[in-house]
Amino acid sequence: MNTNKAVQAWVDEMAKLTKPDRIEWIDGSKEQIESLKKEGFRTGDLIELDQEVLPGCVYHRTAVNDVARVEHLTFICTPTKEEAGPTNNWMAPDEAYNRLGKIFDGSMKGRTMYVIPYLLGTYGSPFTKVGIEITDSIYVVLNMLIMTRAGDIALKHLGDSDEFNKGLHGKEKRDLERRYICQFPQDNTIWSVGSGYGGNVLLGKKCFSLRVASYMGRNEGWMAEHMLILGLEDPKGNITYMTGAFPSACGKTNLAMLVPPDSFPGYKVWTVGDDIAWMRIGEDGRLWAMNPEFGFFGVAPGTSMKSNPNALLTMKSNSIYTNVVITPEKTVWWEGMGVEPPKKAWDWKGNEWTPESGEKGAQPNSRFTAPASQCPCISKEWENPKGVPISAIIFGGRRAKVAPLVYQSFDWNHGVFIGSMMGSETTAAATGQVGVVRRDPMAMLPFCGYNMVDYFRHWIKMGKKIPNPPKIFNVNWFRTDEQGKFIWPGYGENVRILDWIARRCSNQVVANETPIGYVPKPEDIDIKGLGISMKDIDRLLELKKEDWEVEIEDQKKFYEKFGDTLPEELNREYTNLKKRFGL
Ligand code: OXD
Ligand code: MN
Repeated sequence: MNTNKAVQAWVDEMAKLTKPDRIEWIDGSKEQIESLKKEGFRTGDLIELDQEVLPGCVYHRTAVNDVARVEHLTFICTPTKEEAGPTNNWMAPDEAYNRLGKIFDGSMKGRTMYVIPYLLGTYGSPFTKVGIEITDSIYVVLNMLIMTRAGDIALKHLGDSDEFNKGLHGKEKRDLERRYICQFPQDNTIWSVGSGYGGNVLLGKKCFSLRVASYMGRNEGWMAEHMLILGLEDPKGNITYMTGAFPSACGKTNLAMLVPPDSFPGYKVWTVGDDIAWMRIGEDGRLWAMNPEFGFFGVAPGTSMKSNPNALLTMKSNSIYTNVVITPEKTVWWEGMGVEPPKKAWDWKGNEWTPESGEKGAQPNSRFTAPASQCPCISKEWENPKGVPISAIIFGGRRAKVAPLVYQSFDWNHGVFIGSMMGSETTAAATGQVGVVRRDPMAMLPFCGYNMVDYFRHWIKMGKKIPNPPKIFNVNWFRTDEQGKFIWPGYGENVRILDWIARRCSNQVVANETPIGYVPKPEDIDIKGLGISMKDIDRLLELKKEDWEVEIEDQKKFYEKFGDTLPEELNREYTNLKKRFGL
């Protein structure tokens, strides 16, 4: 039961705007979840899956025009455009409240308004942030109950404080012309209208955990990052914690849940988080990372017992499947699941589908929402309110040539430079143009709630404040040979690179100093049982000056976007890199 006056006043105000028939407060109880599911089955919003095979699981389809985040309709609503910076869409707060207010006006007539109090972080921790999401979607409620610690627990944590994120979501007509995702960092407010897709509507995820939280972190001296968190346990039982930032489609969830191959015995990877890391300086002078979320919202296609067995095991119960194939037996399937497709089923659009149809059955961005606590490799520290002490930060992307398999920055600022230049080459499927580098600094381009230049400045400043900072690395699993085939086998074998990183962090191994940073000595990558040759390792670690000349030119173009506002430290790193190549 809510007794918080500020929460009540804000909910009243939003109800006055959206005019729902009834208001239901989410307490997080099992009974309430069951009754919401029943209501979802009744309206057709949800389909119950086979409760023997997938206990507690439900299925949902989004509107056909509503299957992904909409970056062009996502706005940072700061008082001035300059605060949002050159890489964000900006709308003035007044205009945004006005424009969206008109769409929200009366939009919940005839419907129920759900009020979801939720936590980002654990109950009782001083680092935890509280949000209240108002929505007219049962699907959103059920997802938020998996993705966050939601219900009465959040109100209890909040007490009578008025410090909470005010999130308003309405599905409206899911009309692209009336779809907006607006963050108001100064007001600790998010308004999202016209979409029912996860990344746009689970306001605790990208909107709060990253866009608003990155702004809070800058002001309060911490960092909200788009990073996985994992612990690598070695055969002696030592655990090295690392975070990793990768653009979409580079296997972040797979890396977070990696299973080492039998040929690399004694190692284990523990998952702390697969998407978001909030990082603070600990009393010991190290950087500590915690996962503010409570579940995983992962891409289904391509998830198989080979690529990510732990994800498949996590989503066996109490999970939500969105836009995948549903079979007559009420089970699910997707491309790249590694099992035979059903002979006949329904695709993500609700049409009859057969494997021979030539159409994809599952939407390429179809998703599973699963409780993190069900993950077989969940770290025993994952709910530690302080998080885990980070030894390494790993950046990465998909590069066919330029970047070697792994390298380490010379120091923090050089690492920030590497992160600022992170990017991936486009694949044919995405744009029709192959090999174009899309820069996505720290994988935060769509998620930074303020000016990216100030974000870089914040990284530099944090580096000065952390007495014992993590070492910074870059990995690239995607180097190809002359035939365009990947040289590195990837997946579980990536543990061999995590192992080199861990050994660098504990000063157990020396490396070659090169113009781009420290590159492993080939013999220090353990290839026992890997089935690739030392020649391949040489190719994976090779630096080609002609490739880097092109890269450095492209880096210049990217930095030009920011005009003369870039921190001088980054310009210096750029010039130094050029000099080291003799350019
Ligand atoms: C996500 C994303 O859904 O980064 O995690 O798009
Ligand atoms: Mn993400």
